[in-house]
Amino acid sequence: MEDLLSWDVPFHHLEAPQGLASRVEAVEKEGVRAWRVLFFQRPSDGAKEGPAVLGARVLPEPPGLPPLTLEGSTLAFAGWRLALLGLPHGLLLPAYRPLLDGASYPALGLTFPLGGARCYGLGERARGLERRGGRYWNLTADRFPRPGQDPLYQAHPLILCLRGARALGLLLDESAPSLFDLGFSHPGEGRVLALAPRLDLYLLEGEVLEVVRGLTLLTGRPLMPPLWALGYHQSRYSYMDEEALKEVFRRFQEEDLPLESLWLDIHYMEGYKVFTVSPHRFPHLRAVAEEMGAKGVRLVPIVDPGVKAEPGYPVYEEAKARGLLVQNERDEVLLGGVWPRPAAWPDFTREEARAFWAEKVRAFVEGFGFAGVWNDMNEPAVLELEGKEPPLKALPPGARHGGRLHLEVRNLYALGMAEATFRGLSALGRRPFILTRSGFPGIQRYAFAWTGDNASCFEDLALSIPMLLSLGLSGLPFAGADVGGFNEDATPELLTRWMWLGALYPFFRNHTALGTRRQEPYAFGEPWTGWMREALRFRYRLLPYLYALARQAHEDGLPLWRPLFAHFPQELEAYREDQFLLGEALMAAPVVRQGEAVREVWIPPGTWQDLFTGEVFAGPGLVQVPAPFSRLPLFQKAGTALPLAEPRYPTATARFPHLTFRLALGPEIRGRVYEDEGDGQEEGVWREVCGAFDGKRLHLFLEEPRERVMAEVLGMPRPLRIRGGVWREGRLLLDLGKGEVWARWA
Ligand code: MIG
Repeated sequence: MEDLLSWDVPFHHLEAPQGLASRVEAVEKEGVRAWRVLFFQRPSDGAKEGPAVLGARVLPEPPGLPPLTLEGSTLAFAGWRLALLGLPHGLLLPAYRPLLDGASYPALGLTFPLGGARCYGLGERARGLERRGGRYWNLTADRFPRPGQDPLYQAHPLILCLRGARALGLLLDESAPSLFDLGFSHPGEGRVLALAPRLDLYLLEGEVLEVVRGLTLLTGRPLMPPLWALGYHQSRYSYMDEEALKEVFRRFQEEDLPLESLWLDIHYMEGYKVFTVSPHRFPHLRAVAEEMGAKGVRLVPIVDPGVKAEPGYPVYEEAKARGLLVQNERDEVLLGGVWPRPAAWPDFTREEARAFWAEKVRAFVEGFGFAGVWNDMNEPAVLELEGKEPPLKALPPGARHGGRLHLEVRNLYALGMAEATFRGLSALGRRPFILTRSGFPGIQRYAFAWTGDNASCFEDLALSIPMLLSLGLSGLPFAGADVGGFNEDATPELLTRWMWLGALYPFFRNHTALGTRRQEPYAFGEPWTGWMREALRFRYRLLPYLYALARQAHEDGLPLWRPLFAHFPQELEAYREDQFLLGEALMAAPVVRQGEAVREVWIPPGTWQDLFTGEVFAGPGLVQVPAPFSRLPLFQKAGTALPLAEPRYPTATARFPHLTFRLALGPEIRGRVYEDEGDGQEEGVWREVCGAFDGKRLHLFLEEPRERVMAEVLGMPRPLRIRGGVWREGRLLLDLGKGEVWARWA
């Protein structure tokens, strides 16, 4: 399949395809309206749905959408003109012709003038956020996310093209490999090619975040995570046995370091057989899970899709007997190797295989008292086929998934596996938690994602910012990179900076490779441990805010991390990639370079208050701020009330027993928390704080007041009068449990 990635697509041979059928309809899902345009050549494709957009309702007439017209083969929409074209069958690389039914269908694509547009999206890419000038295949691949490596583990065939503050959103709902060439083969043109005889497009237009919301909700609302998933996770490839695991647990307790879960990498299994545990390395795993569980620390095991093909191993025997495995071109079970050798792969495109897997997951997780599941190697990655590593570590393109070819559905492998895993975990009555490496639009319904095997260097620390921002813009709000870096050895400086950045990742896990130096937060001793403890405690203080953002992502599809341009599209500096917004209230400017003691920060328009020092900055403009290891440059927007908790860990409930709204004063002040049990299915409630500040008087009140909710103001002189609060050590503290409270400075 590597030939595909280097293929110089003969775009100049694209021609208007003959005899094409089309369907143009306005659709609605989760309150989002979009145009769907389906072009097809085989009659059977006319009634097709998905794979990402399921259950969209066709609207009788197209209300509330900019008009779309299709004339000949040109789509006109919101000032964009997209020409539909076909690449003649004979010009395709021969290996890919079977995707077009083996017959003579051309592959379908689009071309469109880019003008001055900026392009974003396409999920996980190891490069800057802006996609102009590059070409991108959507084809899941197990490759290190180092600069220049493309594609990576996930496939997200969608883009946002920005003209000023308006964005065009285009989602290609096809699982077959597709290419997005955004000014690479022709600087002024966008070109899309799908190796499929049909083209299923969704189009919408609006402000950036509206389009992000639309694209995300079309492919499905992000899951509502359990609160603990937002805590701190510690992993390593591998904690080799029970003793090693307990030692890490003990060190965290001794050092008073927050910890939510420990992760079990591949060595916990017996002979790399999924759903087994080694009786030698982990003889009492259930008891260990209980012991740690009593202190709130959970265990998350890795579950890879490769099933060891060993006679007598029940998972294999059953899957084989029931015909649930991917087959070769001779309709036999396809055998290859991954960690287990030989291995076979469940065919997750099939409902029976998903139901089978769901039940295995349920029994395994319940049996050992695990908290969730970590899916790796789910591109799927294959280490051996017929004695050697196959191209792109992929199954053969012609392998069979029922009536379909591997290449046609490869991009959906992780999605099917996650759906099955989610189902199995749901049966346990808790909110499922899954971490996935591979994905396709829709994966956000089931899983968090991490960006795979990065390296312990500042370059990869910095790269994680555009990578996570892009995943958020592409519909996947819950993501993180391996904190400290996976390959190679971390240094204490790198790890400390990364722990501070990780404290803001939607998913915060420290993980490293086999044979690398230890990088738990205590690994380097003082003064480093102390600084990392601060970062961790800060994460736990921030949890009410993160949880509210997670809930918002679940309700509205909006990402936790947002590029500055999403809120300030008219500002040139808002396109920088070393700063980002966490929700609307916070703007982060992490240190991304070695040896840096001062950080240059672009302050966006408006007033922003340093969360740690209370210093107030007026934007837009550049400032220099000190960047010690004991904190991270973080700024709160005027007019926001940021909910903070006492740093209690591990997590218990999202009805935080003590809440403090940190206020950044502005004419109007707003903030909110989402309160529920932090797990389970019971609906929670939003609780809002509102207020006003006219320069002399601050008034505040909390909807449905409750005990132990405070408001806190930094950086103001002592008020003349206070009602319902005190002035202490330079801070104004107001007790929001007391109805309306106020302070006056004149
Ligand atoms: O090729 O399970 O990205 O996080 O530790 C190595 C072992 C396979 C790759 C994952 C990494 C994990 C490792 N896996």
